Amino acid sequence: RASPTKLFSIKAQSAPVLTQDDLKKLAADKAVDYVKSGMVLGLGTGSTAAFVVAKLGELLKTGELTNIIGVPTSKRTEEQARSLNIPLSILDDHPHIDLAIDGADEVDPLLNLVKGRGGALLREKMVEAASDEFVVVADETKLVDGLGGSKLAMPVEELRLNLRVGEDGKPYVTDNFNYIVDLYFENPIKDGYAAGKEISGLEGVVEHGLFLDMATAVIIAGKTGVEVKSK
Ligand code: ABF
Repeated sequence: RASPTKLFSIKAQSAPVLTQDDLKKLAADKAVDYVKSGMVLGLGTGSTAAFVVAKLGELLKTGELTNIIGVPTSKRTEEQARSLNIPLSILDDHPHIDLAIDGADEVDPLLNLVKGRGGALLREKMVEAASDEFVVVADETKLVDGLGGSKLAMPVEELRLNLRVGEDGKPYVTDNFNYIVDLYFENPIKDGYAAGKEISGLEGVVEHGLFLDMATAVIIAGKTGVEVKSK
């Protein structure tokens, strides 16, 4: 069972007003403490994970980190990492990953996750399943009592079916040339494993956004401090 550890607190009277980006960065910086030179790293996708990749780039530049290899979970992340001169590989060449760090859309009290609203769930799941450790970075808005509880969409990657239509009126096409279908739950999911099995059994489903029992630690940044929850 996940046991929270308070790392530090920010005193209300002296704390500046933290934006959501500040919180994401705080979580990202804490997660980078888990990285050691020589590691093969799963590089996540999304705005919080982008702060992790940026920090890794900085540490490589200053020489505080050496010999890391990144396995990106999306084209976006690959481009960002490449621009920062982070050495990159793919899962085929590095099927064993030491540590993956990625964001999430929802985090429940047992560290189960909804992910993939950023559209990269398939590669995220493959990379994170291949990782010894999977550290999630998030701000406190991602915490839910039960998965599906945010009432926001849970993405499912599909070969063919209904399409997520983007702001430009075009369907959302993933890096793997599949489509994303958004699922909405009226109530939080009671049994994530049963739900995952049911969704996976639907024709055309490639992968769903339930990441169950995968995270080894979750770093949550809130207005009162950064908390690490680990298994
Ligand atoms: C990835 O990016 C996805 O799994 C998740 O959908 C999203 C979270 O993005 P952000 O950090 O921008 O909220 O981690």
